[in-house]
Amino acid sequence: MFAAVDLGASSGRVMLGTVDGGEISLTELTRFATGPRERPGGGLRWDVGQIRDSVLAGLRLAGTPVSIGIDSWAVDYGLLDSTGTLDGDVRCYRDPRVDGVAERVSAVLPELYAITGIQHLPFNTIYQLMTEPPERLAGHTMLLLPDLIGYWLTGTIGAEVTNASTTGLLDATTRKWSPAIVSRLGFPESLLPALRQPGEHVGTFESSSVVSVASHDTASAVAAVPFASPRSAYISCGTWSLVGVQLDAPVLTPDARAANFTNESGVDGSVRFLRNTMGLWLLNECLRVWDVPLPPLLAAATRAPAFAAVVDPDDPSFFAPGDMPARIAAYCARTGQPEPPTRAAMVRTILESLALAHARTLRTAARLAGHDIDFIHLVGGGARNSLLCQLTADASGIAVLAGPVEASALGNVLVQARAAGVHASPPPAFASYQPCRSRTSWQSAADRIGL
Ligand code: LFR
Repeated sequence: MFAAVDLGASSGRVMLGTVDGGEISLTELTRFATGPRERPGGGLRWDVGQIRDSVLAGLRLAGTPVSIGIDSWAVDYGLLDSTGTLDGDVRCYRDPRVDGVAERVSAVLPELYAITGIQHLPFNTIYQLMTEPPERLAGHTMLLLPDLIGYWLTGTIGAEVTNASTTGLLDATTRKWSPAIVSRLGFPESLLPALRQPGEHVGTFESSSVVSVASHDTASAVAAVPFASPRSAYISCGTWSLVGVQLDAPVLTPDARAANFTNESGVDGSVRFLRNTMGLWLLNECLRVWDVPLPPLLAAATRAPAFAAVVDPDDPSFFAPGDMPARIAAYCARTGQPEPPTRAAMVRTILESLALAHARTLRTAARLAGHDIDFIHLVGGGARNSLLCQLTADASGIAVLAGPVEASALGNVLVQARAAGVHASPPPAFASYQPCRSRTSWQSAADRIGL
């Protein structure tokens, strides 16, 4: 038995994974809210104390698993002071403090992409660190969230490499911290702990080994994709849609940079060549404001007329938490489109817009990777949303294979099982969707807003 701690930006869970005849089954022990909170002085932070307590409560229900692995969303970190105490808040990547910082960094480090291969996202760790007063960095150690929780469990310090690659401080070719970046930006060397590989034993919690899994949730999710062919793409669809392909080596070309594609490190030296698109965040924020459950709305959205309006999910106005329905209405007004008349129409607008964004990114991934895409594996919570899966197949003209849903937790268990010498493979997709509607109508919808 293996315990997987899988922390998403809206909920976290502790799952128990068992492997029988190479097949993994998961049991959810606990699920808890993780969402960002307002800070007293303004901005957003994670309540890491509450997350840690929920993880510990979940692990208490797990008995004595062979091992424990932790994965979470990327880029956010805590700073440990010289006594090993967390100093200050763990800020949320949606905190506006990073506005304008990336531009300052590219002026000093124009070769940043050529070194790291990491897409420009304003909240990458490198930019967050630039907002810290120098005295908060001196004598401190940075721990990404899964490494911080692992530290609280074991007392040992390290930086797991798949997640470290999202910081914008790791050299994509050597897979080591980049001395050039660290020195040019004046970060103290002590800030960055030694790197760890997925599968390493990092310490002990009670009588269980703590194993450093692919601690970036997207790395774990991609490790659990049941690839149907080497030319398949994936969409890891939760709060974000991470859309791309798996490669053997990074693509650090100006073309990849212009397309804002990222080269994150994966298990066994693989590269996650992908682009972030805002995913179910738009829908989840609407549900939060409306305070209603999804299933009846989804059923109504399936029957709602197509293309009432189209939005670009990556529009900056959708980034921060808030009144998403009002923001979508404002976007429609700004782009000369009618506001979706009902909640069901609004949900349909969101899902069609996500499908269009998926299709656009898949086209770019195929161009940059130099091959056509045979199948799209849609994994994560979005795989449950059959309307989204069908719309993605329709918008892209490519068959969608849905599942597994709990891809990150499965990838987490896969790495632990392998470390324990137990053979396991990801479960197959549970549904497939063939493209069945004319692409012309999709093109004219995309043209409305130049998507
Ligand atoms: C998905 C994810 C993405 C990362 C974003 C912010 O949960 O980890 O891969 O870009 O969250 O950390």
